[in-house]
Amino acid sequence: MTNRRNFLGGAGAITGAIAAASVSKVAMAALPEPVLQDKPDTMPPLAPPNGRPYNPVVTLNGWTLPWRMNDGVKEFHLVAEPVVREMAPGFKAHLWGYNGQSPGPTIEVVEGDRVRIFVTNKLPEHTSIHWHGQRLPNGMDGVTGLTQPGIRPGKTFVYEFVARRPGTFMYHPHADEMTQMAMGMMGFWVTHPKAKHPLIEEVDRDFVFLLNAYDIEPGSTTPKIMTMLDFNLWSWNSRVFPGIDSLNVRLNDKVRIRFGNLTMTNHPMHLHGHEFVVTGTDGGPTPKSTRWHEVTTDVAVGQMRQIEFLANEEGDWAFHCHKSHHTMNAMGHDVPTMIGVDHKDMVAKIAKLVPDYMVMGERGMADMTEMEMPLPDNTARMMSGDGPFGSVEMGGMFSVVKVRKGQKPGDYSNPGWFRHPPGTLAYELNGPLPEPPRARGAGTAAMPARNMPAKAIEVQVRKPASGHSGH
Ligand SMILES: [Cu+2]
Repeated sequence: MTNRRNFLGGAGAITGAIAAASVSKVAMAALPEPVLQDKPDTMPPLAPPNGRPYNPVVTLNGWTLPWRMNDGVKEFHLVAEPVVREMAPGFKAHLWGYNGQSPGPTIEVVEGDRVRIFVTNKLPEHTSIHWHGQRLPNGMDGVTGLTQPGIRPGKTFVYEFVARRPGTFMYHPHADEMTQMAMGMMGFWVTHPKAKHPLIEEVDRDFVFLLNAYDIEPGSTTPKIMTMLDFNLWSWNSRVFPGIDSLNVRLNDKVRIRFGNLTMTNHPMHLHGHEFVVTGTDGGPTPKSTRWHEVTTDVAVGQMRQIEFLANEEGDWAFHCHKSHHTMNAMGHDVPTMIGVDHKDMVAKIAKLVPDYMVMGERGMADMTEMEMPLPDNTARMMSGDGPFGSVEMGGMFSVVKVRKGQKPGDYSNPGWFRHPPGTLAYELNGPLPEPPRARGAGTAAMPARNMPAKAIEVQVRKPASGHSGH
């Protein structure tokens, strides 16, 4: 809690805005003070101070919203507002969010809780909040125009319902969604079971985050909201690698990770070194008969998945979206493939005309991570991340699950890099290398083709020049 602004500070910040919006003093006194967050750090779990007990979640690069208990009702205060989000060290974006950050804070309640949420709009246009996946009265569903008028700037709406179904949910506006979601307005919601549930396991660590995407030109700060497909920043909780915190767990912990997809494409989420089962969706816990082990699960648009595994292999295990363009950050994607093209001779000629011209991509794109070219201010490198053995050559939706014997229960701090026991690390071979045997092709085709091209074109394998180029 030390990094959270205290209640009074938050109240002071909002009082002016609400008074200006002509909410009466009496109504204002009834509002719980909003709690704000000004850091993108992963905050420790919020132990429930009252109400039914539960095992709290940890929001990756985020936090959980404290509540006020009022006559047995849990009262939360969300403030929709413009925010500055550090998406990675050295790269900040102008986004819209809640209570100082994008995504907004995670809301945690217990099945059967009566919940009252005050939503204050400090945006320049109207908004609303839809409680994705919840069972609730229709009038609390938050669809502007359909179940309520939009919350005009400066106004506060109250949503109230009983959290009927335990599970993994999210919240987001249902008003000018194209703009408001492209600007980062969303948050996570967890309803814990009120008693032992046959399909909900107790776990030692429970992480949550949202998958989101932005289109921010390198060197600028505000997302383009018209983009439908060609996003250039693929983020978890509005952070891109190497800005995403690692998920630090103790050896043999039971680990649950919950994620929801509010981008406009699917994300195959892939974990190294362990098999997991999908134990829940936004529809609730999955029946045990539907669970099988896998190492990648696809999350479609608007879906949530919760995965569980026993973290019984020590190490630094990559955890990422398997679409390779989703593990890189903004840069021109319109670069032609130059692999195998030797354009050294050409470079000398072009350099006479364009002094800054440089060769790019003739050996692949890994060179990019070592290229110390100046970047525009306020940009995340396309591929970066300094690992113990060099650049990780990643960006976007990538992080590391760190499994350690020595990690204390409840300790979420970063244990540093894994020390590999002797004999368990891939190594470079020194000495003579026999030619590898090459298999001769055995099959051809199911049947001969008709209308073959008049002339067969010879395509020769291109190998890097022999002798050592240094890489
Ligand atoms: Cu992806």
